[in-house]
Amino acid sequence: MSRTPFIAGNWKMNLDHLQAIATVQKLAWTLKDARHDHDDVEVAVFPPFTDLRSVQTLISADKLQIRFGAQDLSQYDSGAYTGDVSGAFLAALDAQYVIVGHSERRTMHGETDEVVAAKTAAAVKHGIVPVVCVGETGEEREQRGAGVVPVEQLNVVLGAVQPAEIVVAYEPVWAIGSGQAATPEQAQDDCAALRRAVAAAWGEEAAAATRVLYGGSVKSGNIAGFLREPDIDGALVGGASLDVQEFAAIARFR
Ligand code: G2H
Repeated sequence: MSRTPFIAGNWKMNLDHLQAIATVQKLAWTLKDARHDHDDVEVAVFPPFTDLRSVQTLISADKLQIRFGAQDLSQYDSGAYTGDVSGAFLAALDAQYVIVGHSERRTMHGETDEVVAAKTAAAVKHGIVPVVCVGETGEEREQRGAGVVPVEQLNVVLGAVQPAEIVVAYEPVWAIGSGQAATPEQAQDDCAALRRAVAAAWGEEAAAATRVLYGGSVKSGNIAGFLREPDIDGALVGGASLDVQEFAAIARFR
């Protein structure tokens, strides 16, 4: 089965809503100039919550070939959850994607595998495709073996959620923002293990349809190596997604 490559820009806590408009507009022009606003690569941005309305308005008004999503969501639909944003609200904004379980949320906000599973279920319930992040620290990889912790993390999600469209992002913690990406071979082994986990839980058809991304210090200089691997279908890009030319170059990985 052919899977459309997915290049996703996780802005993290960068770019306010005015900067977001300028950035998305410039990205659209750059992709168009490079004739890369086509369906053969899907490009998405994940701005902070406060930017989403501006980004949605711009994308829909100008019919831009750029998708967008949020960096997190609540596992609940509404209620007394100060500071949280529900999947219902994101769906009302036509967000197509939402990141769940990024390691920065797991470590800084204490999100457990069970919370990540509940958030994944909430996204699916509201028709938003979750980008489920998993990954291990260097220590975990050394002590428990390559791929063990990410597969365990993913299995909690797969066991708690009915089969649905999800994107899996393998993000080794030691590669995030460090400038030290995994090698394509390492990433391939781990992404293949994650795909096998989807097959075991949800069946071969679901596994063949599920896009598995690599994330961690991706840039224009290393993207092609990752995308040549059979089980890597794209990238979740952090720092490099803030530079429009660099992010567009990543989207033109071929
Ligand atoms: C990993 C990645 C994006 P960076 O967090 O999710 O960030 O590309 O800066 O390592």
